[in-house]
Amino acid sequence: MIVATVPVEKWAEQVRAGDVRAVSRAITAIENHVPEAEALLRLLFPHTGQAYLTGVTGAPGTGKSTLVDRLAAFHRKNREEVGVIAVDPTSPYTGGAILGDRIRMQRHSGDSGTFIRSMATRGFLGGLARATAEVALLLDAAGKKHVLIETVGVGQDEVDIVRLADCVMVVLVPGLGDDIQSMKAGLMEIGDIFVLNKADREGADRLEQALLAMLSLVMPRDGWHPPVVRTVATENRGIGELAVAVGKFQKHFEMSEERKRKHVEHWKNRLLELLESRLMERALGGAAGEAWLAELAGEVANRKLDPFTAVNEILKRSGLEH
Ligand SMILES: Nc1nc2c(ncn2[C@@H]2O[C@H](COP(=O)(O)OP(=O)(O)OP(=O)(O)O)[C@@H](O)[C@H]2O)c(=O)[nH]1
Ligand SMILES: [Mg+2]
Repeated sequence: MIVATVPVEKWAEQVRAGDVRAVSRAITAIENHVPEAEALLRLLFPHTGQAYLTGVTGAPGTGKSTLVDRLAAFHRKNREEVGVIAVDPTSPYTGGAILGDRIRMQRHSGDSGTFIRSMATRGFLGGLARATAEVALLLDAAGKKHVLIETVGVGQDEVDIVRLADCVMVVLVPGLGDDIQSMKAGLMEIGDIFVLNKADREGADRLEQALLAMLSLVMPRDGWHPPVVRTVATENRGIGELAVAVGKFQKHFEMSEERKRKHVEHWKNRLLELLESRLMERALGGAAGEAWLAELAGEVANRKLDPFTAVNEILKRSGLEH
């Protein structure tokens, strides 16, 4: 696959200028884990750290995409640039597809200030969380002030993705079994803001009360009590309030030690991941390595070789151990 049609320095410049095609090509490169992506991100990294990352998570169909769409429009009204990363949405962003069918704009077509990209959850080299984190960096470098990451809050992958965000919105709706206890405990823990969407529906009051009761039991983190914001995303109701809540959260944690700790923790994990993949590459490198690994695994399975000797052999052959 050819991803780079221009030198990487030029490509980085184009990304920084917000060139949609350059950004799109870069995302493809990141997804496919091609070496150019790394060279590009290395050049772009000093220009990141400006974007505010908001994770939007919740059960399927709770209205995450609609909310993200409305929030994006809200920021655009303030002339702030928005990047959207939709991780495996079961209901994709519809509307005029631009630049290939995986980049879709909904009500933002023709608006170069909003960039929306869907990423499939499966088949990622090096993990979805890695790819999402790198795409977020890219959008940051491209000058997107707000990066909204939509993900269905289910698996470990999603939890890892959400951990990347500066602020996490958990979206709930009435009628999905109002018993909050049945909700994923994990979701309650990661929520900085709870969005009670579809507030036009029967049972909104009950859900809000149950949610507030539950939240009153949760210890505030650094003095932050997660608020509950009611929205009707389809009617654009409560979106301003939601943006205000995010702003408050951002202000609250701007200077906090917890935020710094979170960033250090994040980069520590990323460095470990990078190191792991580098070491794996060095140890096994390429298709021959894979074949050799399979061969050794066969021998271990047949009890011809013990796993410890097998690993030592790999290390020795790769020069990582003498
Ligand atoms: N009544 C009502 N319907 C809503 C509201 N928000 C979204 N919907 C509808 O709920 C359905 C699902 O909305 P999406 O925005 O696709 O939900 P999602 O959480 O992104 O869904 P997945 O990505 O599939 O998990 C759509 O038919 C929306 O029109 C709301 O506030 N009230
Ligand atoms: Mg969606």
